[in-house]
Amino acid sequence: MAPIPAPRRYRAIFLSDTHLGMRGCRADLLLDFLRQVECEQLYLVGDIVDGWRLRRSWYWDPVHDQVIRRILAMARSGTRVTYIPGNHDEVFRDWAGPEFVIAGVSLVREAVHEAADGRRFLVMHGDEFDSVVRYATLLAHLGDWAYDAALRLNRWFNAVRRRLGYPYWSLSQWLKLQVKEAVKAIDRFEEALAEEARRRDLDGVICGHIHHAEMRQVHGVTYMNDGDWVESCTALAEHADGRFELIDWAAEQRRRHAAPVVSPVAAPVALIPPAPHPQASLPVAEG
Ligand SMILES: [Mn+2]
Repeated sequence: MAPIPAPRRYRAIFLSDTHLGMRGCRADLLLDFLRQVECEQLYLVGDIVDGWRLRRSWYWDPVHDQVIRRILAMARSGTRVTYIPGNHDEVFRDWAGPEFVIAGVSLVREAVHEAADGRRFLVMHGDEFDSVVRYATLLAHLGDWAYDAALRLNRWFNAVRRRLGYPYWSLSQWLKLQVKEAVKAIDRFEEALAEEARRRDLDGVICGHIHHAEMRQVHGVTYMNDGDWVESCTALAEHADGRFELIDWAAEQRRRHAAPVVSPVAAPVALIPPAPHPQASLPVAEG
């Protein structure tokens, strides 16, 4: 078993789109992550609890519970926790306000985070920009893998079509087009949010919503997206000196499990092959 590393200290941690209450959410990995970090400030940047799912079918297990408990424990031990609701937990938006603090968690619609180096960032979920951006996140994520699968599916699909007397229609080409459209849409989203930060005279923006972790400059404005915990399991962290880092927890887990285990007493230990990362169930593209 891999030793439990000492907690990593960060100045701030941003995470969003955990979709607790949804069967496909990686609450297990999220809990593992939260247990191994410490921070002065924790920003929950929306879609933390998936109210849409809960309304349709209640899914809640002890791990989802433990995640909430861990966050509250962090708040108790001094972490300033800020909850910014997203579109899946928008029921909380009506409650958000400067005076709303519960169990050490303050609930606000958006925030401005000042980094250690003085840069100021607009922190918001991002769905506010849906009206200017249409996207299909799902296809963008599937990317190469989807394309390979589509090629295979396409052969089969057209064999069936031929047999039924229909002309050839390229499914893979259509999918490729969809992926391209999704990539363009992500681009528009990033530009729209960066523009909003510029409009408010801030140095950058930190958001979530599109389940696509990113850190880049958009016309001189820093755009950072903390990703999600349904597929990619990523968080954004600020170091003590104001440096930001995207943490890919799933990738780190894979690396940790793949690292050779050296036993001080026993003879060479048989290396266990890295466990394949269980594929998270596919999220529905949001709107
Ligand atoms: Mn969202």
